[in-house]
Amino acid sequence: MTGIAEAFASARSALVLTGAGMSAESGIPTFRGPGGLWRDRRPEELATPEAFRRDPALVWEWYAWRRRRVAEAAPHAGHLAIARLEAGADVTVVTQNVDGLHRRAGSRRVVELHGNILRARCTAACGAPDDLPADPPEIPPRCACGALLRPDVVWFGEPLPEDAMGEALRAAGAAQVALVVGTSSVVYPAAALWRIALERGATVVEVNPESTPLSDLATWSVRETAGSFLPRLAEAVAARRTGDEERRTA
Ligand code: BV8
Repeated sequence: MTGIAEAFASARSALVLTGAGMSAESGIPTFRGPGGLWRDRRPEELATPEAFRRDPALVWEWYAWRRRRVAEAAPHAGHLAIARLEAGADVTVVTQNVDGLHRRAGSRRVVELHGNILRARCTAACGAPDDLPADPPEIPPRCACGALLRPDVVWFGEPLPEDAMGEALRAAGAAQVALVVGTSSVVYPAAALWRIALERGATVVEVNPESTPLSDLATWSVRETAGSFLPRLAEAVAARRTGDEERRTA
């Protein structure tokens, strides 16, 4: 922990890249782990424009089920710890998650690479505001203009929002330290971000109970859960920063 805390305490700019495992301890199932299936279907089968065109009601049933779970979920100690890390560095949280939990935990600079499941948008892009309740009154829900609504998330085969990807690339290129939490690092282009930080000489810390393609390349790969390791990291970094401050003013 000491080396990791030192890396964070001395960093001016930090990237925190999170995936579904970050929200597992808030009760939201991961995509590829246990509970990641829904009615024996894989996310890659449902989270696509083709699946939505083919059967918008089925896709909306899955999203309505997830929206209800997200609406009932709360940030856990790991989310709060990441928000605490902002106390002494320029921290950008780049998340693949669509649950909004980092913002609810108090993180100020959050880049939602894959959108937000609690937002919906009109498929005819009529510009009507999104006032869809977490549990849609009808499936599939329709816009006031009559067109279908869709979840405001990025499906497989769809490009990521340019502004989000631009900010994520900037943060990855500027970071002295990158914390990669709860991602299997199989989905692109998000999985390319820690490689950029690594190539630019950043210290890369992985937090994941399982090994991933990043594990052998990371500076440290911590085999722990987000909820267990991150609060201890935030505590160690705060203590380090206080000590550094006291030495400076002594
Ligand atoms: C695009 C939103 C181009 C929707 C999601 C072959 C090779 C490389 C790439 C591709 C390829 N074939 C196709 C592609 C591209 C494709 C892709 O990467 N596919 C993968 C499956 C191979 N990517 C795309 O399609 C992207 N778009 O490329 O567009 C383009 C450009 C221009 C014009 C047109 C097109 C779009 C990708 C975004 C898809 N949308 N989500 C929704 O949520 O419904 S992705 C989805 O997967 C989620 O966002 C999720 O976050 C993400 C990644 O999964 P993880 O977050 O890593 O979650 P996972 O379950 O896999 O892993 C959880 C991890 O947590 C595990 O490691 C586990 O051990 C760990 N864990 C568990 N518990 C804990 C924990 N860790 C810590 N603490 C715990 N307690």
